[in-house]
Amino acid sequence: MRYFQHLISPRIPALMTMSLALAYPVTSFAQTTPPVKKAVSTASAPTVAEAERFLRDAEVRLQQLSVIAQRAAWVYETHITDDTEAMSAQASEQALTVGSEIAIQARRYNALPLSADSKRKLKLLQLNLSFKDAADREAYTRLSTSLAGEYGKAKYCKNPADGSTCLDLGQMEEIMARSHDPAVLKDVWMGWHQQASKYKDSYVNYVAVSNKGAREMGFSDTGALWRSQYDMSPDAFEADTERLWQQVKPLYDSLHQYVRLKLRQTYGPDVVPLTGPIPAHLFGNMWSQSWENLYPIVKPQEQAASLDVGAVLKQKNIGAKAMAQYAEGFYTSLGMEKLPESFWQRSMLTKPRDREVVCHASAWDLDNLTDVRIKMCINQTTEDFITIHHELGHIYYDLAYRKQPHLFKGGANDGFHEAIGDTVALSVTPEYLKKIGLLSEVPDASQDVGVLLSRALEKVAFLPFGYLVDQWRWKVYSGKVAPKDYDKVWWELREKYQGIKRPAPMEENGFDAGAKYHVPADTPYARYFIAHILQFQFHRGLCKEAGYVGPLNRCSIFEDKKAGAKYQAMLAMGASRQWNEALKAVSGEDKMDASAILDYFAPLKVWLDAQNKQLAQ
Ligand code: X8Z
Ligand code: ZN
Repeated sequence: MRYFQHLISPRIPALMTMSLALAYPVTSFAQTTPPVKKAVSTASAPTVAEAERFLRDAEVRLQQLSVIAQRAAWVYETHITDDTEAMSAQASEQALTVGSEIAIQARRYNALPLSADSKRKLKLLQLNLSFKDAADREAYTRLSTSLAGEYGKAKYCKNPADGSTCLDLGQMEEIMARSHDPAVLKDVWMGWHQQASKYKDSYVNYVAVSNKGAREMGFSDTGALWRSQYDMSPDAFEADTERLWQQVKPLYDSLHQYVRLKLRQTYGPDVVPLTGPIPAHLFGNMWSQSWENLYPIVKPQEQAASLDVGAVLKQKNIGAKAMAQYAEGFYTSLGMEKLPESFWQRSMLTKPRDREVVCHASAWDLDNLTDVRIKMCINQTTEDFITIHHELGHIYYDLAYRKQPHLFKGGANDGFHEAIGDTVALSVTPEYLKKIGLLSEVPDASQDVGVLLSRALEKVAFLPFGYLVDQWRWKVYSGKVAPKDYDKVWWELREKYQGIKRPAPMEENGFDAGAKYHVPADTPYARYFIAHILQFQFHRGLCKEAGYVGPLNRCSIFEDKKAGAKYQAMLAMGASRQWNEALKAVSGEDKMDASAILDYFAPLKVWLDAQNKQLAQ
């Protein structure tokens, strides 16, 4: 949850649409939950005892309230109708009312000499939006709920009169991944990006009202509130992310140049220029955010073995549930618990045929205890196989910190939440796949470059995208970019960081950023950037704990109980400590640092630079 990230499951991207509202639905159970003590006379000076009581009451209440909001959101996102939308928005609005009240009341105790835990809880409570005005609350929740639904329902209809020619996002992503026909790719790319202009006006209004809620809590705008969630000042966070980007940029540049030369061989010089930005529709992904689908056209010539798990899944007819069970098996091999039976009964693992849903993968913790679920439209692809490991990372984090007090049921920061499953997926090596029977042959060490390259297409390619989405949003929230310039600035950033350009000129009233789920869903995105740095630090730390020596890319912690115990200990801390401490527990380091990702890809960097020299001749 982006605002009440520590109050309710922070890893629910879709649910974040409802933001803080979700934390606090109120109505019918108001009698059964202790009221937040208004009793506190504001005339008298606050006392420590009173503050402790306030926190206890708030936690009990928030815990109870969050369940109802989560359920309403779950039903909405797995069955989008006007009614479920209205019910979810209503639950959000009621939640927002109480959330706003608690956030404001918390201020009263800020100056007291409280325990470290209580001080942290008070701080977390105030890292939220708060609305004084009922009309603003209503507008905020209505807009946030409807934006999520608009994205979920959007389709590209070539011939709107005939619904059968409509493509949903999943179908379009499939075409982007497999087709090598630039005209087809461009058509699908344009068709999807045009959808977002339908909700641009809603988004503009949403931003304005959200900022009101941030200012009420003393932040200059919602972007500043987001950047304040990392145990450091918003400016320090901005500087830290820039430092990390500068660390990894040379690696990205080498990959970008290599991919350019390969794309040029495939599509020809008229489509792919020798210098300057590359058209965005050629990267095998709707947002050009990760490029693993380009592997077949960029793979090294000498690469013999195929690492296509997707092909094996199809060939062996391994379905969605079995894929999720493989992922569960990795976590249990580390000594973690089996997923509760209710997970298998209640999760949505495949796209239902008969109703609209939000397909974007997400993990949910309905009762902040053991009613955990994932919502995903799983296909038999390598990409989805990896994404399941990502989602289960959220779930295992939830389960690990369920004994923490309510306000500490969250990630050390939101980037941690995103990095947990990805770290595990880094251990999905060819050796591991062979062990579990999903690969027939382990490529020998001479083939490492191919394995590393496919990883880089996934991880290194993502870095500038992970960084720029919130560069754009911070500007939007601060008002530095007006709605008429949304696309202009979006494409300036896409060109500056990713080195890509729009496949066609910008359109009147376009909203290309809005074609990315996290923008209408209003899920902060810097979390994924830092997660891509952190997961390599976690991986390096866990491999060390497992006693592994050798190249990082060949390490798998599968079945290593010692590494598993170390990981679990960090997960169990939840949000109770500053993230530096959690990082130290696993990696021995207390700063985010890109040296682990650079180490991991060091052999590839050498190879890429040599290739680039050779190919350029
Ligand atoms: O949204 C996600 C996850 C859910 S938290 C599937 N990711 C980002 C995206 O898809 O854009 C994971 C990587 C980046
Ligand atoms: Zn995630």
